[in-house]
Amino acid sequence: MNAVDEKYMRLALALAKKGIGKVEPNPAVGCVIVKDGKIIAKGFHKEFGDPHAEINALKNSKQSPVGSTMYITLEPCCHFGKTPPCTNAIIKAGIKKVIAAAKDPTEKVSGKGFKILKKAGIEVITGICKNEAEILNAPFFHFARTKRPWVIIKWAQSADGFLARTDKKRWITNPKSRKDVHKLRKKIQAILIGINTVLADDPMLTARPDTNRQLLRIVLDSQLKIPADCKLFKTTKKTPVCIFTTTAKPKITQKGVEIVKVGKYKGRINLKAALAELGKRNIQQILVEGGEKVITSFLKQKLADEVIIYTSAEKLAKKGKIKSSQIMRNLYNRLKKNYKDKKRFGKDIRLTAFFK
Ligand code: AOF
Ligand code: ZN
Repeated sequence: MNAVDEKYMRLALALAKKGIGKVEPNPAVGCVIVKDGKIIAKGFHKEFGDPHAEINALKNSKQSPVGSTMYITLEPCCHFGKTPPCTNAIIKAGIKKVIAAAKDPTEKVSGKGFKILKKAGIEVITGICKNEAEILNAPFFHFARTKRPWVIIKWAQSADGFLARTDKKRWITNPKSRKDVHKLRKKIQAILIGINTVLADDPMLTARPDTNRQLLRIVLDSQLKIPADCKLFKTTKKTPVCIFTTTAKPKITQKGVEIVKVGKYKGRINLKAALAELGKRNIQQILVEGGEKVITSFLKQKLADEVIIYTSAEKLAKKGKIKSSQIMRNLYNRLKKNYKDKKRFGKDIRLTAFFK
């Protein structure tokens, strides 16, 4: 691999990263244009529905891009989506060579973008920093491959493994950690909880700062115990709710509430079937927020793709309730030694890892 190509591709990857939390469910893509050994333009996909990385780079170009080399972290698109095909713009701009990190796995592109460029006489090189590019957009690649959403399991625990507390101080983790969770919510299209969490906390789950795009709220409720007066149902005009159940469909006709019946797996909701249903609804990334039973089911059925654990420094002892399950504890102990990322928020620690 050429060290110079790798250097420019790493820069394109760093640019792409700036789009995380704003472009989803689109991939985050970065682009660098180089001419005569100098960078003449940079760009990235900034916001869902906005111009793609290549178009932004071409727009930012300080000089004519004719005869230049374009580094892109993903194969250029060749279809009309919310924006016109990037391949057209690249050909029109007179780019001589395209170096791409990864192939766009979506059916409408999937190698066709490269073919079109080659046919127009552009030299195409692929695979530079492919791994990094695929990890950066892991949910996007996972969804294209499996047609099921990328599942992020998240929980907060005290230093002694409690998931909730009995005293009035509602929270386990500090405000900085909680702010970080809000950042996480920007990437996802749906948030999933179990019926026990609805019954215990009556959450709203609408908070999604700085975006007016909808977040689907999913409840796993095999026996359909959800109370008609829950907060989730009060906000369905703006934010829809999807309930997975194993019992026969009832007559809930409220607008914005969808009831989906799926089969059973070891007496509980078949999560794989539920995920396939969400895939059909184009949900690319979900956040599983608990409680303990739901998280344990996802882990037991090996359906988690990413795990994020926030641990506070405080031991709750008698003030604690609901302990993390055995499989959660084992996972936490594994993560302490082998994590993808570790970050401190005051005294809280966040550990992140991918499964695989
Ligand atoms: C690119 N460059 O920067 C990105 C691409 O609806 P649209 O027009 O925004 O198209 C979205 C699709 O385009 C998305 O599913 C993925 O296949 C591709 N993303 N392609 O050439 C980019 N973000
Ligand atoms: Zn494009």
